[in-house]
Amino acid sequence: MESTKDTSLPSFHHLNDDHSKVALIEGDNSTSYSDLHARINCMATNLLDGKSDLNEERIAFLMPASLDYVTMLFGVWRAGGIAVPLNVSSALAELEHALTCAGVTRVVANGEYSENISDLCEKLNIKLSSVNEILTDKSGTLPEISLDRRAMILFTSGTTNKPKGVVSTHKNIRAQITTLIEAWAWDYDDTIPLFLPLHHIHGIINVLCCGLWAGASVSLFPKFDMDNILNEVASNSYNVFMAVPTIYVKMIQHLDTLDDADKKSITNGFRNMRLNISGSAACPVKVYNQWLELTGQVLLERYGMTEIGMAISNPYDGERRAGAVGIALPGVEVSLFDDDDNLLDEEDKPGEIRIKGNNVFLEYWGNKEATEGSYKDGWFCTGDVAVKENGYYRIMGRSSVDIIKSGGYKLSALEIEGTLLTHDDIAECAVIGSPDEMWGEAVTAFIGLKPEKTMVYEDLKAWCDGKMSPYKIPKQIIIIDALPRNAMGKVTKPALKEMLP
Ligand code: MCA
Ligand code: AMP
Repeated sequence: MESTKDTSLPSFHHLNDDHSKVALIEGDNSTSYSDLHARINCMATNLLDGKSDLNEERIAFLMPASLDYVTMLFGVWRAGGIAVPLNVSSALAELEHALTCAGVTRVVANGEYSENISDLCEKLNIKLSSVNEILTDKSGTLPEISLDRRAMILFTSGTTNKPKGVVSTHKNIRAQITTLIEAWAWDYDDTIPLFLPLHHIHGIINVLCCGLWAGASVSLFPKFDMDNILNEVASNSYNVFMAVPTIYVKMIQHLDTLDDADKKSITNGFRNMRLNISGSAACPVKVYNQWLELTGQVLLERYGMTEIGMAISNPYDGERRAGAVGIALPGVEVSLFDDDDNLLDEEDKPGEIRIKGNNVFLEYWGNKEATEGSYKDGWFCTGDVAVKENGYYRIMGRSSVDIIKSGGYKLSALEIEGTLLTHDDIAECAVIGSPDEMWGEAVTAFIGLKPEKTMVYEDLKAWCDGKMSPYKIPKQIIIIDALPRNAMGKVTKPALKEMLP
């Protein structure tokens, strides 16, 4: 075990210093590093409630980006718990899965989120409180947390029906942050908007934690509020911007609707920044070129995954190649392997990306089989296929057709199919991602109906509402007599892709 002094949380040294630099901005309010530090310690003391250490108790919180969210994340860490940030747009069944899978003992939520989850907490016998109820003026001794302790569980969809809980230790989180601090030249003077959902690495690590580690200012938005964010951009409020490709597509389309003066003030705001990053899904070369033309910014594209944080990035200084994700980040080992598990050391040969390093997660919570199955010879197998060309990796696709990336969210086709199959009129169905300019991939459901039944898209969409997160709801349905199947009876999804209009 590493020295207990070298703990993850104190390494956010700006959160330990007593200084007045602004850490968080939320509307007209701002919070200094010293106030945030005091609030986090108060939260940790209250969560402990007399205990010396939460000893990896799972504390979930359901809230959008806010001072309270940040207080919860760091407060749980500071008290020795495992933070389980929940998805604010989850359906109740999805929340139930997360809470039971992670063995959550306590949920913290405010206002409408608290109302939405209260019956579920009662059913599962989980204590529910609001931040204000917990935060009373208390001080006490906080535990020292060694780096090998579990810190966070994030849920990721995959080739299984239900999402898996990805457990990262403090050491993993520290490695995921420090590589980006170095690679992207994070600085004390940086200011960045945070509008991404805070149950994923992109928002939590790349924006929030890197920002706070660097002593920068992070401007919080509960969601991607394009008008307000672009107003701030036009006022030169930010010098770093990180988003998924869909957001760049949305901004490009929006800029097209503006008059010249408004458009210019926004594009100048981007032009004046030091860095614009795209990730979580493939950035089309067309978008890279449009953004360059509009703003003069050469988008820096990078590649990551919930289980590993960021692994590959175009350089901060040097060529940022369109359509490529760049080179291995500092401290991350990246290799490609062929189907027979041979290491590919030549360029131009496609293979699966496998990763080693302190950034790689510890385990899938309570799922030894899945954890073991995701490693080969000590390498974490990503399931993504890439090729190395002139020194840079280019992502070619995924080995599984059952994973869909829509607007940066990783979705499980099997999970969506599982819910659709509970519809009384559906006999069989298969879900795939169809190419889409806005979403990257759009969820498309091929549906075989029971005899005499009919279905229109709007009715199915309404039926899905509340049964799955809104972004999982199919964007289109295609009614089909029978799904194409192979000799084993398995649906042949590549054949479905060919049937797309
Ligand atoms: C919203 N909608 C979507 C999506 N988002 N449909 C498909 N895919 C989506 N991703 C639908 C809503 O259901 C709604 O449908 C309509 O679009 C408008 O919803 P709204 O919430 O207003 O849209 P938005 O605010 O513009 O959201 C788009 C978004 C959001 C900002 C791109 O999807 C988003 O924040 N995506 C980022 C996800 C992310 O951070 N991923 C990182 C995970 P209707 O009108 O029919 O009701 S990956 C990761 O962390 C790894 C490590 C990595 O590499 O980064
Ligand atoms: P998630 O599990 O939600 O963290 O999603 C991780 C997945 O997003 C990866 O396994 C890739 O399939 C995809 N991904 C992330 N960044 C990129 C990128 N720059 N280009 C293509 N795919 C990406």
